Amino acid sequence: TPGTSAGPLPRFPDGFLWGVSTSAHQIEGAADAREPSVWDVFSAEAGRIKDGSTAAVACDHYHRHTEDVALLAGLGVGAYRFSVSWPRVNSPGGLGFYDRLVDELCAAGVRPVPTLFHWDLPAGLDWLERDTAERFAEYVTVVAERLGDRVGKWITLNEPAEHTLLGHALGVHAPGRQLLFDALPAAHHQLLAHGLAVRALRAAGAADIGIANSHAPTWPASREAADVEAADFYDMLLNRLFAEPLLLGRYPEGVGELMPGDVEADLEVIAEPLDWYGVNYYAPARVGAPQDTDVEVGGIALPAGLPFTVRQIEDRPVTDFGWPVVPEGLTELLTGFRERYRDRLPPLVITENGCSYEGLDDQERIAYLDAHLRALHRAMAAGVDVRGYFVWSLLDNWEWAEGYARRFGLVHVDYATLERTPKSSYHWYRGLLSAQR
Ligand code: GBH
Repeated sequence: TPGTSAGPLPRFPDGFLWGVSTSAHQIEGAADAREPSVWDVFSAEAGRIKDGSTAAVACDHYHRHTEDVALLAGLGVGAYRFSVSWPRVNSPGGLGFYDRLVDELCAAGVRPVPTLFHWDLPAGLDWLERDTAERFAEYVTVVAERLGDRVGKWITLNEPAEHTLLGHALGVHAPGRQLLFDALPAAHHQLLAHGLAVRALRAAGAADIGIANSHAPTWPASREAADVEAADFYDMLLNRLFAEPLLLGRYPEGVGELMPGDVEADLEVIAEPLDWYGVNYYAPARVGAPQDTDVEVGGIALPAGLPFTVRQIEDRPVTDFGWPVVPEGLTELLTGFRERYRDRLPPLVITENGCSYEGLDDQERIAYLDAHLRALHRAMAAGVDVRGYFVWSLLDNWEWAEGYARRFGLVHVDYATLERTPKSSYHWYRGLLSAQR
């Protein structure tokens, strides 16, 4: 295996699934060929997106999917995680696009791994409404019936935690609501949608079902009781609140009472057994006691008045996005998960891991990925059952509120010409995959 200064990468088990990830809204473009999503509405409002852009064209993957599948085949990945756009499926011919994409992936020997919701809710729907969960299950049935003969691995939702926090509590993502703790029903309805989707998928004969949740080990800013308490609260809100209903069938203490509807009955649906659990990992969070001024971390302003503050991790190199590079955070997260959930934890898959850096000769990205794969291997050597790893992302793409400014791709996209150019990291990952085969 090609190595860095740290030597060759250790060998991963036979059958380990190597992949790359993308999402529909961030790469497809062709916004005129589908219904609008909440992200189209949000990005049309002044001041929402840093560079004032929209994803109307993005990487134009909708028209260039054949070229992109060739890039996947050239990379030699076993699987490709993409997302299905619900507003596109709602439009005439929309499902046909995914039908062709899945055919092309199968022909190229790449396993399709669709995510059924990656934040692009049809405009007009609202996660504060319970009905959205039922509508989601109907849409999932339509997709499963069309693609199920060729898709053998499914993801229901991407990061309901981030969609709740950023989109409904803080308002820096679509749909731009600033409800703070009143955003919790949006979390419950997404979790319910997940459970209903698992049932709908199984009813349609689908197998190998998972979810992709974002998780970050939470580090208290100090050993002071106030910091430890604040960090525990943050850990509950961003990690446990989204893992425990799924894995244990209950909310962390005190949360269930804040959720709408017949929560006990819903929890039975939410805890529908999963075949595997997906973890998106970028960096740990350092969290301390509340301060009385607004703070900004990782490009996101947190209002004063929350029971915690997120602090910058200072003693680490950072990516272009300002996110700290902490590979051992991944080992800590995974071994911690195993300790917390033990026999209730299904096999894990790293459904996203990656970083934003400029440039075609992206040695920093190679170093980031290499170090995180070593950290992952360490967790596996310690007994954590991890079955796959997906790099975020195949292509540079539209990074939500950041617009086109952040480049996470193994492949560079020139947004003026839409030309794709594999970066050094693409060649590095290809070498790694061929050595691991
Ligand atoms: C994912 O979100 C999304 O699924 C994907 O669509 C997106 O493009 C990708 O990541 C890259 O952003 O406290 O400074 O360390 C991940 C969202 C990543 C948000 C880690 C909080 C911590 C920043 N989270 N981030 S910092």
